[in-house]
Amino acid sequence: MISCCIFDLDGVIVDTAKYHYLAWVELAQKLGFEFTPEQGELTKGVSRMASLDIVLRAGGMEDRFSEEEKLRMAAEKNECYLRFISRMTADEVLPGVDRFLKELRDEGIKVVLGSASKNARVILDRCRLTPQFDRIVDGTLVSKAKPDPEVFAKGAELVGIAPRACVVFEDAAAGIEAATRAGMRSVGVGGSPLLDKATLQLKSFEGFTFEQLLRHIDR
Ligand code: B16
Ligand code: MG
Repeated sequence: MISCCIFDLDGVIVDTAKYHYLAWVELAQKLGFEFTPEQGELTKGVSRMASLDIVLRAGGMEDRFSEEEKLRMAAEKNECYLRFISRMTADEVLPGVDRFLKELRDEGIKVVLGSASKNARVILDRCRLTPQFDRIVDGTLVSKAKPDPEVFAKGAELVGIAPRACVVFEDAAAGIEAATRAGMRSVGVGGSPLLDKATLQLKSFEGFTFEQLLRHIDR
């Protein structure tokens, strides 16, 4: 039985990875090095400070800065990122997502957000998706990053549903591992070969229905 669906944000509901990447590129440029799209891939699903370490390592600067300087750089990157996401609109919600969320609510399924981002609420507001969620668990509420199961375990706890009745939708391998460690089934979204540990894989939500989810997962 499925009673709750938990959604990652970046890469599942919206494609904010491109804005994270552009903001990191701006920081790297200020520091005088290039940050490539391939290096940007490594920051997906990773916390802000861990992403900064990836960027600094790409520029060979991992040991150059104090903790205080690193916090300042992360804040600077976030200001740049906020400039991008403050212009987002509902048109940026990935195809089929809005309809699928509505279908889940009509079926009486709890809908929860489980994201590492501290900016999740701004993004959901800009995309007019906030009312679609029963609970929002974001980077301001959890201390342990995926693949730790904390973010999903907390989401399930807040809506009072047992992990075995939850399904997690994720685009990152660390998120699929977090779901498994939380005792939940998972759907890998986006078609990356790195998601082969997910219970089910899905290219996009376009044409995907709750009935199909039940058919593939609830056996
Ligand atoms: P922020 P998700 C993650 O979101 C992003 O994939 C990752 O690139 C980002 O570093 C992280 O959020 C923290 O974001 O700087 O906004 O707090 O995929 O867990 O929804
Ligand atoms: Mg993600």
